Amino acid sequence: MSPRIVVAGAVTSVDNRLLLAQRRYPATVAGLWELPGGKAEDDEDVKFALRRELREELDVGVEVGERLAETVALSDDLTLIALWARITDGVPRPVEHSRLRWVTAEELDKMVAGHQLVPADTVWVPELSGVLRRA
Ligand code: DCM
Repeated sequence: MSPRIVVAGAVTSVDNRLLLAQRRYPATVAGLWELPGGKAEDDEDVKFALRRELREELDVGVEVGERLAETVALSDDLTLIALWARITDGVPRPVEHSRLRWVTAEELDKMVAGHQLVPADTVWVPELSGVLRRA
């Protein structure tokens, strides 16, 4: 069986901030911040899956762009990818997370240094930071 895909959104704003969401569960990562997203259904297109997940989790519509370069093997049967996205409708609210934050590249770097990001998502930090700084 091929691994299931977890798709995360690198949602950016026109003023070069990144949307981070604070997890409520499980206990190992509760309180840490992540790129919001979730599991794609079997045979579901990853862009479609991200639009569905961000509607469910943030109550917004998004336009989905390219994939970020790094892929993370979360386990033997779960693979995590990220895609760039922009909000096209609505104001994000934390439906499933405890809080949301729009962070600058500097704030992102500080959060990483303080181990405030979920471990898997740290692979994307150089690319995220680079794009946020390239204003
Ligand atoms: N996950 C992650 N980073 C993200 C989103 C999800 O490491 N940005 C992980 C947490 C879970 C799995 O993917 O192991 C499924 O996510 P969820 O529990 O949100 O459905």
